[in-house]
Amino acid sequence: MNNEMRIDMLRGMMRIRAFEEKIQELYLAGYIPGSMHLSTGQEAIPVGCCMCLREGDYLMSSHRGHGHVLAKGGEYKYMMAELYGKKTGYSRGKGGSMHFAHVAIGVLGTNGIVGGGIPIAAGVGFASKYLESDRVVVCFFGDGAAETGAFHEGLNFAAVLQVPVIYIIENNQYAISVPRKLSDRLEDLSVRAAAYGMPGETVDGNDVVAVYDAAKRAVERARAGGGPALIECKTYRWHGHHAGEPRDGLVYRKQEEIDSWKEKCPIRRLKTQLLEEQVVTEADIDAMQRGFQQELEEAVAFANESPYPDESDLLRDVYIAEE
Ligand SMILES: Cc1ncc(C[n+]2csc(CCOP(=O)(O)OP(=O)(O)O)c2C)c(N)n1
Repeated sequence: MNNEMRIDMLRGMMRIRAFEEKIQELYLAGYIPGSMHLSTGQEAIPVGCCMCLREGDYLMSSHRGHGHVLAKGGEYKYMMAELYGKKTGYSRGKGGSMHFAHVAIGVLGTNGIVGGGIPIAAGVGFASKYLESDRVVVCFFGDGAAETGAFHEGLNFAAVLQVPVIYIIENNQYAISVPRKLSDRLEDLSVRAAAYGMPGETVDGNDVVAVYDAAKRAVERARAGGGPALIECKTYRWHGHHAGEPRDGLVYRKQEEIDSWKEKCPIRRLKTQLLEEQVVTEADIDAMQRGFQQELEEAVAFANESPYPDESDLLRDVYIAEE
């Protein structure tokens, strides 16, 4: 892995962290309506996976999807406008955090239905294969979603059809307040891949290079017609399940546990390596951070100045089955 790629990885993760921190502040101050789920601490997974993708590849996301959209090329300003419910947002202000979609960059949607994207990804993979394109689909979801029927049906369907889908479990140790050990008796969720006849792998989800290496193997295999794969990335969410959750998730977790995972921060890990190897300087990192802050200020201004959707937009993008 060359240094430019590792700098891009650091930049990508910092870009997600800066967004999540800013919108958390805005949400708690009452500027963002509805509900949203932050991925602070999990940044290595979208960045490592999306760096293996080409333009034209597809991404299916979950309810915790801001990082996925950003890693696939999403722009702060259109995301911010969507969060503010404005017409200039990715879903014309009618979707919010759990319904970002922008087909032009391959983002087929964040999704409020836990596990909902898994069978859809199999269908998109089937379309790609049917059309004889070499586009692959990366589908992100949490460990809780890996307990749903949709997971089993979706993975089996993808395996039977041998479609180019890479399923990524973001195992952040909890499904809302339910810890992993109360959901199943498995140490590694990736062993489930064997039940469907696809390769499965568990990696340290806070190590962006490890995520990239595993995703690259799976993407290359899928693109060459080798079918789907399952990758479990072990990580941790730093904040509560949703922004504004009581005591930011401390009701069902201990501060020591949170602190121990913060020690394994994926950004600090790569940053320390790059500084020690003199690949970047503190000044470079400060400049990157200032750039993100500036871009975020512009995004907030853009969202504020943008109009709300018109009444006439109410039924636009709503599909009705005709009799
Ligand atoms: C089908 C469905 N069941 C339940 C919910 C309520 N719900 C929202 S998020 C969530 C937990 C999801 O946990 P996980 O898949 O591990 O993702 P994480 O929130 O940890 O990223 C649940 C049960 C839902 N949105 N959809």
